[in-house]
Amino acid sequence: MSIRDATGCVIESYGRRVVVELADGETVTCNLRGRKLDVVAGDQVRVEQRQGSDEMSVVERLPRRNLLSRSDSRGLEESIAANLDQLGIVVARVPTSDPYIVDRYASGACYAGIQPLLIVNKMDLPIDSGDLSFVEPLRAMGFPVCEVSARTGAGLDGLIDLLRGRRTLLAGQSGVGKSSVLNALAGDALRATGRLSERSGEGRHTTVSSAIVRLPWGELADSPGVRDYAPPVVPLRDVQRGYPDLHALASGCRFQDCLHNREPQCAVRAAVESGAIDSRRYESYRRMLNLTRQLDEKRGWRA
Ligand SMILES: Nc1nc2c(ncn2[C@@H]2O[C@H](COP(=O)(O)OP(=O)(O)OP(=O)(O)O)[C@@H](O)[C@H]2O)c(=O)[nH]1
Ligand SMILES: [Mg+2]
Ligand SMILES: [Zn+2]
Repeated sequence: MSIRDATGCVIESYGRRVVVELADGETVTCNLRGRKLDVVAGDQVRVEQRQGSDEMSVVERLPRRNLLSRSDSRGLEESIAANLDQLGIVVARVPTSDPYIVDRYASGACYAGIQPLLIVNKMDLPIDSGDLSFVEPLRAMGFPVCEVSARTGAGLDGLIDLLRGRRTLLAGQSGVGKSSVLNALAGDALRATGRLSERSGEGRHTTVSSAIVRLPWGELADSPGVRDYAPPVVPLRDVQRGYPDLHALASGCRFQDCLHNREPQCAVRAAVESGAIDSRRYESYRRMLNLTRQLDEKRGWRA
């Protein structure tokens, strides 16, 4: 028999243990009841405390509005966070940001129906300290971009305007300053920040879990830095849905099922040749097609 029954939101997840914020604002640490329960930060859940137990358990996950996910090393879907409004993809001049990772994150957000936002951090660093030339084409295609410095505070008011009233997950490579941005916005050191390894300039993977922080103007969650982001499981023909700039032209292709790869009379390839579509974006899409084929093989599907 249960002595307590409530619903709440998972604000932090450590595998089989999660922190749940109940409707009345109280936070409780819970275990997950049942092997099959897959729960991540952002999930709405029902929790229960049984008689004789001093701990609450998550017994049910309520329906999700959306889910940000990725493929793991075996090609299987792995959940990252649920019920997000926005994915804040953080980049910086140092450590060197890989634009292809940015594209993969943006496409993962698009598939899930989550708005991507590019946050360019460390604007206090000198222009020659690293390459950000991939940002302008993304801005030109309508991608929201916000330039900030967590260190000096520059641009943070503009960022708050873009985060207002929304739940945003910060993602990106290790060391770009996700936790520093969160700390700067939350006003105090909520999360540990690390120092870049002096020699390699690579991030050190300081943050180990995602936690949702409720601020007066919105909800923000940090996440651990990644070396890469493999896209979620989607059929090959749907890969282009993660590239709305390319996909918008697909109706002009000769074949309805055109993958914009080697097909004749392809409107997307024509736009790349004329310069209307950024050639790096197109290269990124082609890489994503190949990656999806490889993941399909790992999953044991026939492409
Ligand atoms: N110059 C400069 N350095 C910054 C800025 N923001 C963060 N840093 C530094 O960058 C390093 C990494 O910052 P973190 O906030 O830990 O980066 P992270 O993205 O959370 O890293 P992981 O948790 O490993 O994924 C730290 O040494 C910060 O002090 C900034 O705006 N300007
Ligand atoms: Mg961090
Ligand atoms: Zn085409």
